[in-house]
Amino acid sequence: MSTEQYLDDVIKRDGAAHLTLIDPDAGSPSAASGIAEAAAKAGSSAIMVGGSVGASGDVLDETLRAIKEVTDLPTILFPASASGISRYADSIFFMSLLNSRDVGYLITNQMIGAKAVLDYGIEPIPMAYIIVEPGGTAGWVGDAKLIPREKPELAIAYSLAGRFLGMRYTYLEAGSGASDPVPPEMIRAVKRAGCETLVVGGGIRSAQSARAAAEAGADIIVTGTAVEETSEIQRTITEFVNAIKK
Ligand code: 1GP
Repeated sequence: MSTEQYLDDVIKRDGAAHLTLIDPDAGSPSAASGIAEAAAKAGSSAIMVGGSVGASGDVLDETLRAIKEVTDLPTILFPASASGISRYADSIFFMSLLNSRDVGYLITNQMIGAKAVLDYGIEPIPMAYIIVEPGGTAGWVGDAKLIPREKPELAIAYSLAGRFLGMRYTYLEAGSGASDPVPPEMIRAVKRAGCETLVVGGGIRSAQSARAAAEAGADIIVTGTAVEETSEIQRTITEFVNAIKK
């Protein structure tokens, strides 16, 4: 089964899916395998692998191999550029940063990486990636014209544009470690405007904010920092997973 079909099934069954984000640059491959094992036990639906800086080459490959040794959960690349592709992943969020000022993040990196995705047999999931204030490192690296938090209409317009370009997923990103997650009002507005599969991440540190995002209409909740910072990984992920079930 494709990762996209699998996630659709989880969303239909549970109301929303939780993805655990592992940044290869933030820890060792063995730390990544510990997180992935705990994520699988806690009921997270898939493992996203990527980061804004340094998530490439050997460290990316070794991280994916370490994850694959401990779980059968799908692995999804979350690349910052064409260098964030690994043959060891199952699938990739094949995304364009729609509110970037830099053509490199809109289409050039995608053009550079497309042949590798094809040759490695990685499943591409087309995604409109939209960065909202405060935006964090992803916003800075991606030279994003950040969506103001009180302007949901701009997020709607980008999401619609992505959908009309054939992107089935929209990702509203506040930036890893953001002080505040994407506002629920913005999530609600984008979902109501007809977004097919809505992913939300950045700054979700508590079960309450995960639940607020899911109740507002997020289909997929991503957490990275909250899992990196805790010593009780399985318990923390279990709380997120339970909080978003409808
Ligand atoms: C970052 O949205 C993801 O791209 C996850 O953010 O690290 O804040 O959970 P956090």
